[in-house]
Amino acid sequence: MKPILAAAVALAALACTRGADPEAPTAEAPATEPAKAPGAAEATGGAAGGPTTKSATARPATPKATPPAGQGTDAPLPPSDRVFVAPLADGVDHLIGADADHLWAVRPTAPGRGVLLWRVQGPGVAHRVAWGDLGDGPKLFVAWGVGRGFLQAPLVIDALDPKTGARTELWREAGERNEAAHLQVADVDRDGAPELAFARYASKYMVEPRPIEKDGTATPGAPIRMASSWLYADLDGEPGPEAVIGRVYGDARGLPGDLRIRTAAGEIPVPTDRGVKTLMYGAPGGEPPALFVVDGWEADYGKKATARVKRVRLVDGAPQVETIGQSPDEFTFFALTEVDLDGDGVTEIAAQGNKRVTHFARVDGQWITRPLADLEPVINTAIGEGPDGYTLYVPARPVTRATPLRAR
Ligand SMILES: [Ca+2]
Ligand SMILES: [Ca+2]
Ligand SMILES: [Ca+2]
Repeated sequence: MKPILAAAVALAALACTRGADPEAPTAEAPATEPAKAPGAAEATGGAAGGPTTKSATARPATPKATPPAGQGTDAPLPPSDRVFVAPLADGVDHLIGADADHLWAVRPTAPGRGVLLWRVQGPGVAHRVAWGDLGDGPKLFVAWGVGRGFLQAPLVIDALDPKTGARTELWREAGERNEAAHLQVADVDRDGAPELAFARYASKYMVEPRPIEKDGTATPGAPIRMASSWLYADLDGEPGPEAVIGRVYGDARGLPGDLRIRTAAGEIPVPTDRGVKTLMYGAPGGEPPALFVVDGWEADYGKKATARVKRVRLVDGAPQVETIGQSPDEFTFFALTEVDLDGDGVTEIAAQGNKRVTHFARVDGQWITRPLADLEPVINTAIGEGPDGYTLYVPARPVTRATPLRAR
């Protein structure tokens, strides 16, 4: 795989790690104590329980993809509440923006500008997207749910045609908390064919994995309390991906989060300092692919949390953890993105923190840490590769902000 393509795939994989995070601070919610969990809830691991259900047969939703006026012409980026990146066509990173209950896709042409590909209306607010192919061509999978102005929205999983945005509904449910925790195309059951790896809040704090087949069949697994980060990737060299599960908080109020890797052979706990905020799988530094983890989350994050990046490898079934670097003054990195800012074919990490984007690069066998760009205090940002190199996108009105990222 060419480095650029690898980066694009990594970006697409990352896009699904970004999204709603009610226990994290937002620009609207100042850095005070986040919402706390009530009493203890039993978290269970292990195999999927419960029957296979098919709550929604795959059926075409009413196509609401309308070619907007001015399609095909270069224009400033549309407004957005959340942003994502996926290689919708020709392997080129497209910017995808959620604007209230609409989702749009733009092919970037220049910093802050692009050509609108499509704009569709959904059943709620788009929280997460994932790019991939379940066997019937590449699709943009979208998890819609509740959001400002759409508090009654159901949780809906759609497959969108990448060229037109036309929606096909795969699954829907209306429950206590209509919000996805994860969305990724991955071979969850290790049978050689991919599923849509999906996890959702089955209640306020319990997260249930629920992989979805392309016909909409969804199989519920055992819920885990506050399992806020998921990632499927091959970590043990055995066929198929392992499930990585990171938690911001533990099994009861006041308990820190943790990290575990589920292999075909069993569950491996990975030591952490505190709670885990986000996960990435990639091969920065030209080294073999590994798991990258943002560690250091704490409920009293304004005072106690530290933004720290670690690399995790499985060596003979045992986790090997190495600290890559940390921020001197930020409480977390909301996302990690694999980039190649200097274009030398060796990738680095761009870490999107609560104050800035930080560059972690491997130089002469050592990881070095450098600031790249200042950030407004928003949770959700995205990094894509465009005609003029890498761009940092920040959701905003009346236009989505775009800042070129340059190696310093
Ligand atoms: Ca499978
Ligand atoms: Ca494996
Ligand atoms: Ca490089």
